[in-house]
Amino acid sequence: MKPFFAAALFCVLPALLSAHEFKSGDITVGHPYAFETAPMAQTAAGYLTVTNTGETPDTLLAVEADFPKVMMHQSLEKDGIATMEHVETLEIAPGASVAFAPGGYHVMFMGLNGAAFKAGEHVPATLVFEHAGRIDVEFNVEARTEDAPASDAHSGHATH
Ligand SMILES: [Cu+2]
Repeated sequence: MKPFFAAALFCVLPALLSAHEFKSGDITVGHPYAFETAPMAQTAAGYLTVTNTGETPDTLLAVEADFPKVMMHQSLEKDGIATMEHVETLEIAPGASVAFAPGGYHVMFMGLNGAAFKAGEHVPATLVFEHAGRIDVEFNVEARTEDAPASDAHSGHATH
């Protein structure tokens, strides 16, 4: 049975090494990822980190991908009710790092129309910055683990 265990260990490594980043000018986009979705899901949320290593602010103007609509959203809790707001643009201060993470900022891919996100896939997208310009990235689609935060407010997400 030893060879079997060795092989199994080997398979775990790529997942651990899946952190990836994309750079342009002073902007670094760290580990874009999304969770797998239900087969008929209409929306999927994407997460990443944006770091500005420069001396001046930059602004994330838009996220583009091959879906009918892609927006930046922010999950908020108002009076105990979870809501989502459309974020038009997002300024990244010099030296700052802004996390898109479950329960906060996220990229919303809308109108999947059967193009469900499956674990192991890579979803290409482009982040458009005022100064750093266009940065092509790939969102790694990851399996939903039991301890993953519930970001599923999105499955029933209204388009707006
Ligand atoms: Cu959303």
